[in-house]
Amino acid sequence: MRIDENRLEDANKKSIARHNEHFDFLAGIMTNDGHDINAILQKLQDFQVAIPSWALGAGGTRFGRFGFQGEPANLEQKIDDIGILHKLTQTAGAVSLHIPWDVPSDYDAIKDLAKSHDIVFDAVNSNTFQDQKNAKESYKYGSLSNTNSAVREQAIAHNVDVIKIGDRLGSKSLTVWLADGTNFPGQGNFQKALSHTEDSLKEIYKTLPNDWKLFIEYKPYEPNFYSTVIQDWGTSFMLANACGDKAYTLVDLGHHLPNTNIEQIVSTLMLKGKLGGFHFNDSKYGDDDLTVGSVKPYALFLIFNALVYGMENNPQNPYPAWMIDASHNVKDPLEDLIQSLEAIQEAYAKALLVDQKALTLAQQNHDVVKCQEILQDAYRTDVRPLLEKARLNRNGAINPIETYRTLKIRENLIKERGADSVASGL
Ligand code: PSV
Ligand code: MN
Ligand code: MN
Repeated sequence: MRIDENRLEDANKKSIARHNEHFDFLAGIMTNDGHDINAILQKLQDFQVAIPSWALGAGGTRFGRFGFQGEPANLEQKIDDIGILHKLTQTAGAVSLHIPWDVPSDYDAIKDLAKSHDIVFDAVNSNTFQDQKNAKESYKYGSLSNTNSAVREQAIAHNVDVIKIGDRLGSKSLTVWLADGTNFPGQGNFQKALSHTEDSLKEIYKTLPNDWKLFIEYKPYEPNFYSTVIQDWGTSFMLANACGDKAYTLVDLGHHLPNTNIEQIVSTLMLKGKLGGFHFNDSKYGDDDLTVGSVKPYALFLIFNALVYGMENNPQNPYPAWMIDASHNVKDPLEDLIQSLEAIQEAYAKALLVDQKALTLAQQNHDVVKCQEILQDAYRTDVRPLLEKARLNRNGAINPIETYRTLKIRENLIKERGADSVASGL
């Protein structure tokens, strides 16, 4: 289904007076404070986040999965769902495919469909953490790191295939996340596992088209609980350097041990020009994949502050590829994604409000109190009217969640797809 323009406009009409009042108030304060509102709005409007093709249905845990009615049953429907998100929020203009879960059957048709929703194909993700039907070798004891060369070769070949698939769609990057690791001390040899991984990644890297990037994701634990081969940013950074200029580290917010200073990691990677991709989510304990900003919004703001600084001061770092990597167990996935998109924009907008000049001065003067005041002044600003304006400027919804409900989108999806439809690939 597609959102009817007139109905969207009608919904906006109901909120426009309130929006104008709030926006004018904020704009007045911001202008007095010396901010260029139009420049900030333009940055917000340009900020697009990819939606992963696996996040549009209910996720579930190992204790069960509670489906959500009207889930997209194929890639076409998944792209339609992202179209809905993008229409409302105007910030979800990309999709990130997981292969082989979402291999297109008709490339031209899928490209046309995505284009009709103003959606581009972002990074493609390989999958060497599951055994596929009829696969010759098993990934039970690892893929790119496996002690058995036949397994490594199969995993390398899969990644090469994923690049080819992505290339046909216009993707420009491959994300490699490995489940490789060990569950028990002594199960494997750390040095051999790392060396095999490096060699395998180099083989994949060799086949990367010139204008492509390789993103290497890290994660400290899970599904293996004793060790993970690419456990932290340092390991990923080392591997990226070993591969070459087109290889980068990918930071996923949930892939850190509790209390890790992620903003510092971001800063270091950008200084070295190696932050390639970024996965948004939130967590309380580990890789919880919760709605962005739902648990630690201030941490998200501090991370965005580091990202904004990097985007403005580190030309050596490419513009990062943004993606939401979340899972939905109890909420409507589309509503959850709308909330995540809003939280991302909010943290970004607040980071754009940080008075960088004043902060630098306060840092030079060792005025620690002032430094904190500057950051928190930006953080405490209610930027929601700015986000509303950015969406309006692109013909999106003033209030995406409210509009989603007013237009009865889930109900319509259920009517169209049936109550029992289960998201493909799960
Ligand atoms: C597993 O932890 C994971 O969530 C990684 O973050 C990947 O990006 C994603 O799955 C898709 O492979
Ligand atoms: Mn991830
Ligand atoms: Mn993850």
